[in-house]
Amino acid sequence: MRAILVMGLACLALTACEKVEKHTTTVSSTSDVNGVVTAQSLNLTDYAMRAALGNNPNTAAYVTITNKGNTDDRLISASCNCATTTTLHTMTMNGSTMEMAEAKDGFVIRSGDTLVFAPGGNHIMLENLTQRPKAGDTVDVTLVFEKAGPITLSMPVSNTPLAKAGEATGMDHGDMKM
Ligand SMILES: [Cu+2]
Repeated sequence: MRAILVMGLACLALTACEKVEKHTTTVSSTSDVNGVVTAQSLNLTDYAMRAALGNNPNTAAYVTITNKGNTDDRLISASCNCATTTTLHTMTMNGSTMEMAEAKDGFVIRSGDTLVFAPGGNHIMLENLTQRPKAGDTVDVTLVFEKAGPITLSMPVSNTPLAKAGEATGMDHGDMKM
């Protein structure tokens, strides 16, 4: 069943979500050069986590994954010790309402394709935080791929993750800023 969730209250209501198994292994073939992590044939860039906001029990994390290999792969799940539940979410507009939905089957990343998780779009949903990530922290998030296996990223935490230079900061978008 595909659950459609309205932003804001949505994540509080995610009681039916399966808990993602916690992975702590980092694949030995992973290398991190200047913030670009390469594991087998996947490149992981632009990763960051949004700082916990106010009393919001949830936050989100982002990453861009490029499949440079000759075979397709699939992002199956994500996990973080920082949250009780970590899931992969899509974001779509339904009329004037932003809705997120869990991608239960993960995301296929075809050879040569790039999968983007970024504010306003796909995101790694971190629900019921067990710690309050704040700007300047670094928090590990593990992504599990069908072929590449688990890859752990040390994500920098920011109040404006992946904000483009010049983007206005300090604006309060509340829960809409996932
Ligand atoms: Cu979400």
